[in-house]
Amino acid sequence: MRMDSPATGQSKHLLPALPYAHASLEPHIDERTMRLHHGKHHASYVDNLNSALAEYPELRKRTAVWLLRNPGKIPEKVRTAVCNNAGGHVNHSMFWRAMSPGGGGEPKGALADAIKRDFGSFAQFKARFAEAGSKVFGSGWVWLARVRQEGGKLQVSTTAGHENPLMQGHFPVLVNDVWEHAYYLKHENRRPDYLNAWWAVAHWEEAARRFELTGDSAEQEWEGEGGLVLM
Ligand code: MN3
Repeated sequence: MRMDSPATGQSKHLLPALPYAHASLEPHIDERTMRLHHGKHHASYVDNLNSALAEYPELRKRTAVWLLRNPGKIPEKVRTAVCNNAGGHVNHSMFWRAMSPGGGGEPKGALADAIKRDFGSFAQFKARFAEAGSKVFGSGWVWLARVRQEGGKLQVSTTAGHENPLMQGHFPVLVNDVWEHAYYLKHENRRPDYLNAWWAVAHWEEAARRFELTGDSAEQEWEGEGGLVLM
């Protein structure tokens, strides 16, 4: 999310508002974690991204997704800072929407069919996702994503730091944050407990919507500025 300033013609990345109240994912995700995670962690990625881009007006016009997908066009001096913080911004923006106070249950429609086709069953998908998330070493993310090749097959994958499947041209459908800051206050070191509790807030309607956005026009859409990412 960005804001264009009419006065300067420059853009600034902005922290998106949470789509629900901080306490509304209780008891699965606690209010204090949500306040720190959104208001401090995510906010710092946005601030640091803006700082890293301060001297590069051309790059300030680009979306965070574009920056992630075009690291070669970012000056080496700020490339690491820009990629890390653009990744933190994009991933958290998706993550907030991957959860809902009315979440949980099972996916429906085309996404449910594709999960059954590609994983055997919803239960097998959940087991694969939780296992992958529990095995991320250090800080990272676990994803359900549509692979660009193979007819848009669904795949569970993990990324380190703030990398994102978009960087490989794949399209994220669902994501969970497995950095310690996402769960440590409530679950301490027990990441598998967090991964298990998280299913109660997983937002399958949002995942289904994202899945359906990447239908026949996926190849074309994935080449765009990242409008489908819906920051
Ligand atoms: Mn996080």
